Amino acid sequence: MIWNRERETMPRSELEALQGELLVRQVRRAYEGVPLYRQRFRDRGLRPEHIKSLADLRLLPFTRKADFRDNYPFGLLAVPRQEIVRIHASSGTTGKPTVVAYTRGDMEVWKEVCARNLAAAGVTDEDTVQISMGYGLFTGGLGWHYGAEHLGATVVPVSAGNTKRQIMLIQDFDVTVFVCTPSYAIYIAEQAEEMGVDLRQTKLRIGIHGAEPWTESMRREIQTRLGIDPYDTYGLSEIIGPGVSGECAYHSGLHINEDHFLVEIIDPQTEEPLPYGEKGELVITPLTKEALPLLRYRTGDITRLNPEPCPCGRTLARMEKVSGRTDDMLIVRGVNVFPSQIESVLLQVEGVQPHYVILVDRTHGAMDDLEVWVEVSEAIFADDIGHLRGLQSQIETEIRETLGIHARVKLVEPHSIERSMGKAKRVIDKRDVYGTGERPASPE
Ligand code: DLL
Repeated sequence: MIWNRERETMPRSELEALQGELLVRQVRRAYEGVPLYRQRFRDRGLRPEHIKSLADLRLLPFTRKADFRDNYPFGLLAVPRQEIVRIHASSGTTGKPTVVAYTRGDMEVWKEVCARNLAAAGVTDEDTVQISMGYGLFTGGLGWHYGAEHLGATVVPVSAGNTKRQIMLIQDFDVTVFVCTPSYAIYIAEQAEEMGVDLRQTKLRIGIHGAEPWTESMRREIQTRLGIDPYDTYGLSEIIGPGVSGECAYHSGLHINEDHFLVEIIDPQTEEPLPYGEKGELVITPLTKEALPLLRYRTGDITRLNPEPCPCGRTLARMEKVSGRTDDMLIVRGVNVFPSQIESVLLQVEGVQPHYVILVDRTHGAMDDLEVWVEVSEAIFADDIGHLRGLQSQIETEIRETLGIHARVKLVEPHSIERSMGKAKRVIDKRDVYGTGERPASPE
């Protein structure tokens, strides 16, 4: 079903005219409300009135994740705190999270775009939607929650975790739509099989996934083991959360809600815009956000755009499944992890050397395993085993407190981690999340 036929099937010329008008308004909002943008405009000799149409987009400065860190927690907000009705957060690149905020108007847009994605996947007001994404500060749980309610579906707000209960509720409440990360969907399938429950025999029919990269082979696995049609959805906290784009029944790319999110693809090195069809970094300018009117936000996600109309009737451009990152961000059990966050934890621990390796794998079925190998000093290494164990659990606790997930820490001998002449290879990700077929060797 098409939730907002007028907007989702608009001729592209009309859509572009609308985007141009919204961009002009948004630039003013950013300039007037956010000191960082006033400064950046001044540095470039740019005035808001120089931006007259979409063609002027490339005159605008970029925004990066580091700008959130430098303006933590509320420095990028364009409205007084009184107008903020919701705060969420995701991982920052070091110790502090990336904080995002919503006005009442932003909440209206958010539920609208999430409802569109759900409707595109075939969800209706007759469905029962179990939301098994985190509700905490993560945007996934509450974003889908409001979208599904707006659509008129029945929401079961379970959040992530407690897998046995998830399986029981799917059966007992006749759940038809399951919202979770793709890796959690596979994990649930495994657990159900172990419990002797055949989820294919339940009423489940649609899976709404996303928040992490996944491959076509994972899609097939979810389809066969859960007996559902899995849909890819994409979004990020800085822009809104879920609701930026999602697949329709044709599964041939993710329709971007372009009346709210203006997209470009750039070459991450030269920062020059690339034509439709070329692969590069996705850059998004939200067109209606009030609390956080970001300009040209560098997502770090690699994809390409297709503006051709889709057989489903939507004219909204499609982005290809995300195929990589421009930086070293990992997504582990649905949580964004920057190696620099782990490094900043290690640097605060006495006796630990700045030499470490982060290993990610899926050794126990579909669940991600995170292991950090850390070199200790000669003095510490010669210490008794009790002291070493204490240090190990101290680092594990601090990583959990900073990242919100568990990592197994292994202390290793001085000089045992290979030194690099160039950029150190800190991360060994054996999961092949983007389906490139590369499985790097372990450091052993
Ligand atoms: O993951 C928002 C979201 C929630 C999207 C639920 C979809 C469903 P963050 O925690 O800020 O927000 O993480 C955003 O996750 O820049 C991508 O690198 C990655 N990501 C999100 N969706 C996908 C996807 C939410 N479908 C970061 N495929 C983004 C690949 C994805 N990567």
